[in-house]
Amino acid sequence: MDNIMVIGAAGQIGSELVVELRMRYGGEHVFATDIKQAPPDIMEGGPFQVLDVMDDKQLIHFIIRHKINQIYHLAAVLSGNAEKLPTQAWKINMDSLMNILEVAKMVEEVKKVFWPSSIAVFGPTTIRRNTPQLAVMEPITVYGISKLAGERWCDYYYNKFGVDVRSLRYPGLISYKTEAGGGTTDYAVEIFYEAIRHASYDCFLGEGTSLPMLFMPDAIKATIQLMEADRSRLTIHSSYNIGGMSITPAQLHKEIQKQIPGFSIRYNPDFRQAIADSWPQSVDDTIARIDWGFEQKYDLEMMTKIMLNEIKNKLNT
Ligand code: AKB
Repeated sequence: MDNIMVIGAAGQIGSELVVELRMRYGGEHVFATDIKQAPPDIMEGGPFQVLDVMDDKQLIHFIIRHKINQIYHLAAVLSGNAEKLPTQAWKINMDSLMNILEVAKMVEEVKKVFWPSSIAVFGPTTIRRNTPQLAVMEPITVYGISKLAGERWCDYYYNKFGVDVRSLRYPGLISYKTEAGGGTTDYAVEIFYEAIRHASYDCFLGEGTSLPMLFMPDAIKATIQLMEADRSRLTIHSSYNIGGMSITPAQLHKEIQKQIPGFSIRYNPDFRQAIADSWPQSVDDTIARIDWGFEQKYDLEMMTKIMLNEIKNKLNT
């Protein structure tokens, strides 16, 4: 059985991925790490260590000591936050990936790496509807530039050194367990909390802003499916487009109103509007479907019902 390391285990994706990986492969085989303490189930359900992925010596020591065979590197500064501290965000996003790629190149036992890319690799000159896998890529955000550079490095390490690195261009991810932090698509998570807490929400994107979104269970399933796929079937070594549902704040508002009729929304677009306007409204994920069987189960209606129920339980309302 492989030993798996997850970096960024306290984050939005990590906190759900670790639980799923431990269920599949056994708690003792999934080593959760983060720069900070994680939720109790992550720290208690198997090995957990506070670790800084920027510290290459600590990283390599950990990987050798625990005989790690697979790494999921999820730590990153997201689009909104990265615009506030561009040089720091660039450094964190790039140096951490380079540390991982170098370790994977040097340590023979490391067989596979997962690293998330994003729809942020695209920019205003890209076709915005049904954006193809291969398209013009001129991102206008620091985050997008770091993801595009990261994709090129992943492809380079695959071709040059045979590092088996796999990646998905995540759309906005919607989840109830851990709140996202600092992204442009985060409105689609915040809206649920505010609907339940205050029956009103100040949205930082305009009502018609359409972006691709995926419910977290679909994202977790896709991530593991890609990592478990036979290497010979994979034709993309930069990062795969995965679609999801295209939704606008107005559509989400309407869907939530079915359960909270008095829920109101005010639109106050901020600097994130320009970011959202530069991203695809929908993406074409045909290659992911053909290569390793990507499929999406949840639509807007199913996802909204689950989000509202789970967050109500969590907030005890
Ligand atoms: C963000 O909004 O920055 C992220 C992303 C789409 O990569 N959720």
